[in-house]
Amino acid sequence: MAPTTQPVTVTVTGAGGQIGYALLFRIASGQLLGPDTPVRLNLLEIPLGLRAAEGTALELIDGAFPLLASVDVTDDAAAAFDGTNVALLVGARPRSAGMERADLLEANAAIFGPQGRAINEHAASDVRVLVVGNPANTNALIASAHAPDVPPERFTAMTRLDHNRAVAQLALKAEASVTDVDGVIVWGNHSATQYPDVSHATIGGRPALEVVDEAWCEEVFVPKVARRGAEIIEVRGASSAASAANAAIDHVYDWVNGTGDRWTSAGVTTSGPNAEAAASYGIPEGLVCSLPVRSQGGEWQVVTGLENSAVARAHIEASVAELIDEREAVRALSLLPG
Ligand code: NAX
Repeated sequence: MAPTTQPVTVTVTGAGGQIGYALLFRIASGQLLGPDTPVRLNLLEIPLGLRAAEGTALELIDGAFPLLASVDVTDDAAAAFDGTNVALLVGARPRSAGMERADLLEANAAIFGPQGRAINEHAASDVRVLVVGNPANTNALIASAHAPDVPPERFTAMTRLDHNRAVAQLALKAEASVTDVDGVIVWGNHSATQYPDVSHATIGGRPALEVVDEAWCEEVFVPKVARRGAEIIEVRGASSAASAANAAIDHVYDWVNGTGDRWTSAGVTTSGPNAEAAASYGIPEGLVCSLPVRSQGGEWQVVTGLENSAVARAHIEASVAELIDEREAVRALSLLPG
């Protein structure tokens, strides 16, 4: 049956890259927004990546996807974000040999600042943005700061891959199905300081800490999840791509369609509607921080009322300190307006 709803415009940056290749076909097949929603795909690349993105666009056409209303490739951000409802900011500047953290932040601010501005000027009024490109949390903060007319809570950073990794590792350890695992949280930055937390989790309805022991969590699980990206590079010889694309699909699907009672993890802004909830965990305003969230009515809401142990609080504080450091480094370079 032909779809009946109006197409939704989805913009993917870095479309010629490896995550783009793993992501675009799933969007075209309806996995991002659901089986009844046609999509218009806008692919943004830098000139160097245009041919690869154009090749991917040819393959998207060859998929004859019933939900794919159109696919356009451009290196012009204004055209790419024109009328966009969902923006997946995947393209970023990787760290090259000898690059200091400040250089990396600066190079990415030069990407995410202008893209935030283009979103502000050209996107649809309901635009929702997911930043995948690293350093994802701070890139999301920069993009949001350059989009003063877009509510800050519409800018999010992807920590769903970390969340999914945590769920999968816990299920493996407990010899349970991932569907039995509930209530995992990834707190903080999408970096090695992140805190994958099982203290509120359940496995098959039992508290996770009755099934797995605390020492395993602290000594094995936390570093395993936090360093999983490096492990993938070591084993695969390339960084996570399909699992990252899968997590981006999960994040946006849940954002748009709702999570019900279950929560997940997402990098959300700690200003605006979620400021008070973030503050209840000691997290200051003006960051994009991974928190436990539910989506209702197309908005992420931070889960409140969870009691954190001293160990958990110390982990969260360390990751939040890193986010503050990144923000201050960007401010010091005058890359954050306001
Ligand atoms: P690739 O290098 O395969 O692709 C990146 C693409 O982005 C390239 O084609 C490049 O030409 C393009 N690009 C660069 N600057 C651009 C700009 N200004 N506008 C549009 N396109 C631009 O990298 P890939 O493996 O696809 O990873 C993309 C990003 O995702 C990286 O920053 C990576 O670190 C990050 N990741 C984030 C994850 C997360 O959980 N948040 C996990 C996976 C991944 O590591």
